[in-house]
Amino acid sequence: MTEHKSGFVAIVGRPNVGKSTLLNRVVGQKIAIMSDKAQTTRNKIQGVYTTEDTQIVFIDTPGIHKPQHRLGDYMVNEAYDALQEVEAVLFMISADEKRGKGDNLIMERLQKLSVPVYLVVNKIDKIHPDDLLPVIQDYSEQMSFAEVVPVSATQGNNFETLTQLLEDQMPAGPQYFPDEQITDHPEYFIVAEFIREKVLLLTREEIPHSVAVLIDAVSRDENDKIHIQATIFVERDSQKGIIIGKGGQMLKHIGTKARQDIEKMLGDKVYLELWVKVQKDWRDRQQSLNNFGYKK
Ligand code: GDP
Ligand code: K
Ligand code: MG
Repeated sequence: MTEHKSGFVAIVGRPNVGKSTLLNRVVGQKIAIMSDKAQTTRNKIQGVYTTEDTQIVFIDTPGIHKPQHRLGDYMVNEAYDALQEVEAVLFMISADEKRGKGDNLIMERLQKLSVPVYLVVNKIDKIHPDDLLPVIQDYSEQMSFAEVVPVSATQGNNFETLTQLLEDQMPAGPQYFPDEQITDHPEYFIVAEFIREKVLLLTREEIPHSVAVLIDAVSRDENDKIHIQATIFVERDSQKGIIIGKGGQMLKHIGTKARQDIEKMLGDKVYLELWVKVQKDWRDRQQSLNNFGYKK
C-alpha cells in the first residue's frame, strides 16, 4: 500500500478571476457562490478533493483588493491568512485581462513564501490561443512559478493536469475530512450564501455589496419539506425598497432562484421565507460584522 498523502492549497488572485468557479469545479458541486461582481466571496471557504490515496483541501479566498471599509479589511485578511500553512498556492489570473497593480501586490507577498506557487491562467476560452504565451511570459518575468497551468474554470480544460500536479506535490499526511465531506462550512452557511448570490445576480451598483444574509430558522414539516426563514440585511431604507421590489416581485424572484439552488444541494423540497431588514452602515460596524459571521 502507498502512503496516504494530503495537504492544503490556497487559491488567491484579484477579484473576479474565477477562484470560486475553480473551487466548485474541483469539488464537483457548488459550495462557493460566483458572480460577475467583485467581492462576491467574503470568507475563506474550504473545498475538499478526495481520491483513493490523496486528499487536497482547497481554500477559496476573497479577491485581494484595496479595502474601503471594515468588511473589506476582514476580507483581505482572510485571503492573506489562507497563505499560512499551505503546501502550495494557486495564483489565479484571467487570461483576458492585463496585469495590474493588484496582481503585482499579490506577487510581492507570494515571493516571500517558501511553498511552490502555481500560476493558473484562467478563462482561456475567452482568448485566441496565440495570445496565451505573451500573458504567461509577462507574469513569469515578475516571479518564478513552480508551474504554469492554463485552464478554463467554466469549461474544465486542463483540470486533470492541475489536480495531478498538486497530488504529486502533496506530502504524506492524514485524511482530514471523511470521503463524502466536500466543505468545512455548515449547510446553513451555504444556504445564506445562495440567497446572497441571487441578490448579486439580480441587483446592481452598491446593493450587492451592502447585503448580508442570516438564516433565522430551519425546520422540517410532516411532509418532509424543509422550511427555511432567512433575513436579508441592507444598509439603507432605499435599498430595502429595491430588494422587495414593486409588489414584492424582486424578493419573490430572489427567493425562487435561491430555492432552486438550495433544493439541489439538500436534495429535498424547500419552503423559503425571506425578510428584509435595514442595519445602517453595517459594513463599518464591528458588532454587525460579528453578527454576520465576518469575524476572526
Ligand atoms: P472570483 O471573484 O475570483 O471568485 O470569481 P468568480 O468565480 O466569482 O467568477 C467571476 C466571473 O468570471 C463569473 O461571472 C464567472 O462565471 C466568470 N468565469 C470564471 N471562470 C471563467 C472561465 O474560465 N471562463 C469564462 N468565460 N468565465 C469565467
Ligand atoms: K466574483
Ligand atoms: Mg470568489
